[in-house]
Amino acid sequence: MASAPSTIVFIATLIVLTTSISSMEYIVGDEGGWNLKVNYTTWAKDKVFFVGDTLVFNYAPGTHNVMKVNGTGFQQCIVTSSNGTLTSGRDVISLQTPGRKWYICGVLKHCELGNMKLVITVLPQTMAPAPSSQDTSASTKIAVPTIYGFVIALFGSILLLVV
Ligand SMILES: *[C@@H]1O[C@H](CO)[C@@H](O)[C@H](O)[C@H]1NC(C)=O
Ligand SMILES: *[C@@H]1O[C@H](CO)[C@@H](O)[C@H](O)[C@H]1NC(C)=O
Ligand SMILES: *[C@@H]1O[C@H](CO)[C@@H](O)[C@H](O)[C@H]1NC(C)=O
Ligand SMILES: [Cu+2]
Repeated sequence: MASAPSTIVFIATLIVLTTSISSMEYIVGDEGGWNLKVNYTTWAKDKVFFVGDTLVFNYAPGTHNVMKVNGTGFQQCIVTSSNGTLTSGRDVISLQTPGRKWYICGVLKHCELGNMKLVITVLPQTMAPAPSSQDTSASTKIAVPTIYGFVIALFGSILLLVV
C-alpha cells in the first residue's frame, strides 16, 4: 500500500530526468530521408532542436551529400570546397553549439532546383528561454515555455504526491 505513491514518484522522477538529459536523434526528412521532393521547411517547422541532439541524413551514397554552410551559402546555394562535405549516405551531425545551422546538398543543382536545403535553430541545453535573436521563429518561442511548463507540472505533481 505505502509503496505505491513512492513508485509513482520514482517513475515521475525518471521521466523528468530523461526529458531534461536525453538527447534526440532526428532523421532528416523522416521516411523521405535526404532527397529531392522533400520539403525540409515543413519537416523542421514543428521541431525544437537542442544542443546535444543529432541529425541523421539518410540517402543513397553518391546521389547526394551534406554540406554545412552559412546563411549566405544557404540562400544562394553556394557549393564550397569538398572539405567538410559528408558523403557516407548515413551522415550523423551532432548539434554542439546553439544558433542557426544551415545544410545543403552540393550535388548538381539539388539545392537550387530541388530545394535540398535545411535550416534549423539549435537552442541551448538549459530550458531557459533562448537568448534574444532576430531570427528565432515563432514556433520555438511557443515550444520552449511548453516544455518548461511540462517539467514544472511534473515537479508539481511529485510535490503533491510527497505531501
Ligand atoms: C515548403 O513548405 C512551406 C510551408 O511549410 C512553403 O511555404 C514552401 O513554399 C514549400 N516549399 C516548396 C519548394 O514547396
Ligand atoms: C559564408 O561562406 C562563404 C563560403 O561559402 C564565405 O565566402 C563567406 O565569407 C561566408 N560569409 C560569412 C558572413 O561568414
Ligand atoms: C582539404 O582539402 C585539401 C585539398 O583540397 C586537402 O589537402 C586537405 O587535407 C583537406 N583537409 C581536410 C581536413 O580534409
Ligand atoms: Cu542532392
